[in-house]
Amino acid sequence: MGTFLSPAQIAQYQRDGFLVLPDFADAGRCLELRERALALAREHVPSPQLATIFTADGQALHASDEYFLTSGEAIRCFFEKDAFDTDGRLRAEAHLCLNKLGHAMHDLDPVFDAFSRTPRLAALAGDIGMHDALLLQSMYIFKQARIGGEVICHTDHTYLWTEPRSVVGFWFAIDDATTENGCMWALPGGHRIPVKNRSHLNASRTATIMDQWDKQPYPGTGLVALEARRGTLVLLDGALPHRSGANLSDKPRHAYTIHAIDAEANYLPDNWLQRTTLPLRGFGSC
Ligand SMILES: O=C(O)CCC(=O)C(=O)O
Repeated sequence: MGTFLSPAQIAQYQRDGFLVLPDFADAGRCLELRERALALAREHVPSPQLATIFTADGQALHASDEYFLTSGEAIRCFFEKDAFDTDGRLRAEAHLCLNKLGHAMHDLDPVFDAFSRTPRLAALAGDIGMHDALLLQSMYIFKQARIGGEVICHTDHTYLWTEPRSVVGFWFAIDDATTENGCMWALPGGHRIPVKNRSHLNASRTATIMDQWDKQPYPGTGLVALEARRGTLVLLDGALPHRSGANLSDKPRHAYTIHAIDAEANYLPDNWLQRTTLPLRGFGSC
């Protein structure tokens, strides 16, 4: 496996807890993924009566839903909260009201699989210290024009806990992301703040609960905007506080994100995402 990052980039990732790599993915391949995501959305969208509303400002709010808890080995659609009018009717065609697709497109769809597994991604994972990276979950986030909700400040380790900590986010801008359409924000060096909470399954495995051992929220100031052109890859340390704003603009902000863990770390059996039938695979194509 070759190396992709320079020593200076690796040092920057270690210092800041994130690294922005413009033009990492080919723009044409991003557009192909975009088209595929919209096709999957049309194919998999549930009727609004069965809809799980994904409230983007609190993942735990939809976590009692079996549709969500079993989505780790499926392709499922989650609606935006603001997709519905006051009478509970969808404001637009159903597939244009989605918050995201999740959470196994990388294993179940050939276009997503090919986008998610390349020698360059494998080299990158090695460069940042992952010994045996496994792709755990994928999310295609639509952040639709005008209704795309905010994602509150969180760390990915909170939701995908391993011992020792190993989760890394690989976030791709599929559309240009700006402060107007809800780009990502991250706290430089924030990965050195001890993680404050952990979400995990309850005893009956029917919902998630949040253990909160530090009541102080993550700092609300000091985060920097990660504006990103289509094709940019942002690497995010699992302990890094990050968020994204609501999209109040008329431009969608599609993004694709993969969360990978290290096979050498212990993945806890009460994490919400459990894979019982689909084996986890790495960044290599087989
Ligand atoms: O794309 C977004 O708005 C949020 C993504 C995120 O929080 C993540 O990938 O961990």
